[in-house]
Amino acid sequence: MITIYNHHHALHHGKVEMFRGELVPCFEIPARADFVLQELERRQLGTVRAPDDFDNAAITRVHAERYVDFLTGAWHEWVALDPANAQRDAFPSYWPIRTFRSDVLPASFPARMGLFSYDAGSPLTSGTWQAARAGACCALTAARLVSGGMRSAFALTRPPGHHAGADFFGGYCFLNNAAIAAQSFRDAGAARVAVLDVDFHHGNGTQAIFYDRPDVFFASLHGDPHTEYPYYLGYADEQGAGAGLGANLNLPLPRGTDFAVWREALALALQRIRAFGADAMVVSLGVDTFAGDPISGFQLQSADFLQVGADLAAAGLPTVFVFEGGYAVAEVGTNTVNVLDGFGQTA
Ligand code: Q9C
Ligand code: ZN
Repeated sequence: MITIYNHHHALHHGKVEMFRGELVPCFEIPARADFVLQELERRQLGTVRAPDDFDNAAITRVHAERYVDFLTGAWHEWVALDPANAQRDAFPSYWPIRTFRSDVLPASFPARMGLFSYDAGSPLTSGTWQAARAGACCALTAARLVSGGMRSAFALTRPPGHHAGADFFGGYCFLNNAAIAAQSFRDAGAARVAVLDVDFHHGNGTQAIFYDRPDVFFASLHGDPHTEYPYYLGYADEQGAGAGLGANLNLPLPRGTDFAVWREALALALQRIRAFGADAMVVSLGVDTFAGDPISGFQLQSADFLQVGADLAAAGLPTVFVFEGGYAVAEVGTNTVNVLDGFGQTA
């Protein structure tokens, strides 16, 4: 399988994230993507190339213009608050929760940072915008290749994307690469696109982006939000709204879920995607379902990921894989490449 690799991913390099009253070392680190690339090369799993460049119009098909403007200048504004900030990751401190206004764009940078985010666990760093933007270009390049007739492609990038909404960051995500790829399939003429999210965490951003749309089906297997991040979305009764009613499928699973049970949920999701009549599929490929993941709660073993790939291939759809979570750094290469290997196609 061809891999579109974000050579600029390490420009996003958070030092710490806020966790239960403490700043703790980031889980979402550059080594994650390096290990996946290393394993791809070790196993000779197809060619690796750089993305094409796309302008922001391809990004604002999914994201709000004022959000993209915010991200573009955010690091500069952070440092302008205090030159010492150049040494610190940027975090929000205020959020416009219920009863506050979100239509007004405050002049204050910290106020805008809260307007455009939903947690304090997603540090913004000097190169976050450059890395995220190049990542979106990886997703767009992969979608363009597959729209053009390639069976599959893998966008290998970080920061991840599936928690990012049209106008907010969170969950280590800034631009929703999977949503950008799905929209790109639509713009290239696919009538119906499915996004299948197999990351441990619910893809709240992707769901929100497509929730009222009948043309993009979103299916997600994830830890039950009653106990797992992102807590406030991802429940089974969320089935889409308006014209999009019926085009959203959440399959929350309890902490401790093993591969046998997880695989049944995958089969159900794939069955619904088939019934939807998707012309193409985007897979939000997080491997934080791995038993050894430090922040997650499922029990998949490394060998299981080969079967995941084979099950996805059996859907028979043109497929773009987009790298998402997976924090067991020593195994993230093996687990991710096992999915692609199990999918088993030749470029
Ligand atoms: N200290 C993705 O997998 N909070 N995002 C976890 C751990 C956020 C995960 C707390 C987890 C976000 C793309
Ligand atoms: Zn995750």
